[in-house]
Amino acid sequence: MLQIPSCRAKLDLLSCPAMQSRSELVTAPAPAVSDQIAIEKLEMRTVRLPLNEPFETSFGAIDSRLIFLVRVEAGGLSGWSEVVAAEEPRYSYETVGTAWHVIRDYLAPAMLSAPVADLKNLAERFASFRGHNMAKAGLELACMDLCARIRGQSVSQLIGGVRERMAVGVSLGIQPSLDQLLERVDKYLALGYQRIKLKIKPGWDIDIVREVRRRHKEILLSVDANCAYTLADENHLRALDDFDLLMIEQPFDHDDLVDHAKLQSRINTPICLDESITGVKRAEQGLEMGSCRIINIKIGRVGGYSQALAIHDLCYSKEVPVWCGGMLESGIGRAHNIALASLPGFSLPGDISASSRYFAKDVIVPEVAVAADGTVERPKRPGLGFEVDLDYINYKTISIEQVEGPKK
Ligand code: OSB
Ligand code: MG
Repeated sequence: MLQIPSCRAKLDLLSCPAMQSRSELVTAPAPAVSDQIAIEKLEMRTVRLPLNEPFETSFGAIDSRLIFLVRVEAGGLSGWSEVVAAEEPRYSYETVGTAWHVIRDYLAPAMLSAPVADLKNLAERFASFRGHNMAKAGLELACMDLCARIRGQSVSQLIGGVRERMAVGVSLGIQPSLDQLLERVDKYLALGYQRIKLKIKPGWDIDIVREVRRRHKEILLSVDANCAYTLADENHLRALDDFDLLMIEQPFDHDDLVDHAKLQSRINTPICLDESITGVKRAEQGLEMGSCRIINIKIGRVGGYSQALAIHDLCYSKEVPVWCGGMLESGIGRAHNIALASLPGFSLPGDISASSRYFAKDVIVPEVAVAADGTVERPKRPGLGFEVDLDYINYKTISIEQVEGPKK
């Protein structure tokens, strides 16, 4: 089912050594969070980090990120995570504000009501609350970091990660001019990034893709429309078939599968779904309908590790490549992305860039670094494997609130 354009022939999609453990992984039971962790307290906070340069997509531009951090505590240890929701409901209906409300009033009380046995147990407690995947993921991720620290393992080890180095790419926002875009492309290729993703929208698509491809015949190149087109644009989008793209990400509506299936049957370039895949059920349906040939997994969008692992395993069993998407996270969210991307099915470069690509200073030490060969390393230390820079986070904190468990 997978068509491999020549530009990515050099990418060994499904035959990396890590793939050999595949059958074990697919049949392995879901990883346990721990043998019963009684979480005592949850803390939510926001910090604002200015972006080094504005980031523009088809749904708008931002010049800073309001980062939503979660910390859970048990037995003197902390687990950290990031709720990846944006300030405005554009990529998703969730926002920092809705996630704060849903965590404080529903999810945190459910998590704190009884000790957490495993990931499944936690996901079940959240299941009766509809939607709000990014809020749910925030708590799942923090629990997994805590559990990993309790066990003295890395989060990557805890979820069954196998890769020591993960291939990464960069997502380049819409630029004021073609020259500025070409300059960015050169810069990130020189830094070693293995794949360039161009954000596109009507009026900033075919011509810029043609120019980038003309200058860089061999690179892995993809585009991401963030829902900017409709099926009426079919002929226009088919022109992208000329540029040997790795994929076209989410051309149509955020919850569409039907029109994507129609387009996929009429173009050669693989479609990758991002916004439309909100859980394993949607992934199953999308693959069954032929809506895409590649899936972008974002832990926040799908509601945490429980769903991300299920989507990974499903795609692995069907030989559908997946890759790890990004949400312009701080180092804490990015560290979770690195752990996720160490799973064997993540055979395409992720949107996991160096901290310095986003922020002047990140909230973790050391910062995320991309090596000259375009990879990031799997950290070896327990939990997320990076130290959380609490002094810097405290200095930057805008709002903070704690939720405590029921008194014993
Ligand atoms: O669609 O993948 C996306 C950023 C914010 C919201 C949606 C998307 C993105 C990116 C940036 O493409 C990925 C990153 O570098 O974090
Ligand atoms: Mg996307």
